[in-house]
Amino acid sequence: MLNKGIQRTRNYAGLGYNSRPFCVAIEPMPATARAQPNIALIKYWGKRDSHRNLPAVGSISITLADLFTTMRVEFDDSLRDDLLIVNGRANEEMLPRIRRCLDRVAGAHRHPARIDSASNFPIAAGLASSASAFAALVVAADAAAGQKHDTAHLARLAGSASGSAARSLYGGYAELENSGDDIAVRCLRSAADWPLRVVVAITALGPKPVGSTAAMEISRKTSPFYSRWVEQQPLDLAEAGNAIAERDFAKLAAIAEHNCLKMHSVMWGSRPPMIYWNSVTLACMQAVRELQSQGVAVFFTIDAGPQVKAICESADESRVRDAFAATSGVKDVLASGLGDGAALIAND
Ligand code: 2P0
Repeated sequence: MLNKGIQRTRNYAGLGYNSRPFCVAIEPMPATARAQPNIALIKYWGKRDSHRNLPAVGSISITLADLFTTMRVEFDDSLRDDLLIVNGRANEEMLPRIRRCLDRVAGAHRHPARIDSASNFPIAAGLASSASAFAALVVAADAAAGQKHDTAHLARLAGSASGSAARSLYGGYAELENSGDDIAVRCLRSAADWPLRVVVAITALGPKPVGSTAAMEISRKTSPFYSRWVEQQPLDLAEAGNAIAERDFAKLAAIAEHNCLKMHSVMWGSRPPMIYWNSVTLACMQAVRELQSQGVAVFFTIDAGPQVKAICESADESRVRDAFAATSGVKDVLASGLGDGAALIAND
């Protein structure tokens, strides 16, 4: 914990930092981490404890390689207050959530922090930017506070800020479990083990109409399908887990599309209804169906936003990209492989 009033010094033994008062060389200890968003194949939608942000259902995701958020954190007692810069601009809106997360990582009596965040993809548009942001934040803040917590601990901290962020601490195929008394994630398979590709059709830019946290609560309270959704999730998790263990693409495709459409049915059945799709979203789903009918191994998934993510084998990636690029209304097409979990990239 980085306490106000304690002079921190670099520990040259390479064990992080200490707080022995007789050391004289006071240094700032900025740290920079990078994390990739993850795409859920079996979705997290609903909480069993909103205060502790514990999910009501388990989920399985794939961590991307080529979209990322870089986060630099520096605790600095000369600052009057925390300062958050997102893609070069001061951001007040996200600051309360960031501040709460920093308090959990470094303690409520920490120094104020300057946090610089940059993402190489659109944020707040259903591309899991909060997952990569909070995953990178906990890794950077932990190091900037002179701590060295393990991945499981950092995943709990990230998950308490944003449930899906816990999964971005892990690479490849990760399962966020719905058991026990705390947030727990395990890696099912590495990215290198089954290197699928993800092609994203950007169908609209700009923030989503209802944030996920609020939308999940609306679903829990009002959707007649919510209880069945929660009840059936263990079956979907088991089927996807088996498909991943066997590297069975057709099996994974069938259960992932089913789970995605079921989650959106819960949203559509909520009051007020939450419809994140637009007409281009539907056109992209149709483009995937067309590819499937031509024998291409590809499936779609859609999160709380209008973008369509197609998962395919690398041999088919160019056909999927071309199909999305040729779909009227698509604004951009991004592609990524699968990658590793959040990592510290600088600490000096
Ligand atoms: C997922 N989503 O599994 C699902 C699918 C959106 C649709 O996890 O309230 O932003 O911060 O824990 O992490 C979005 O959830 O929600 C999400 P909070 P978060 O990826």
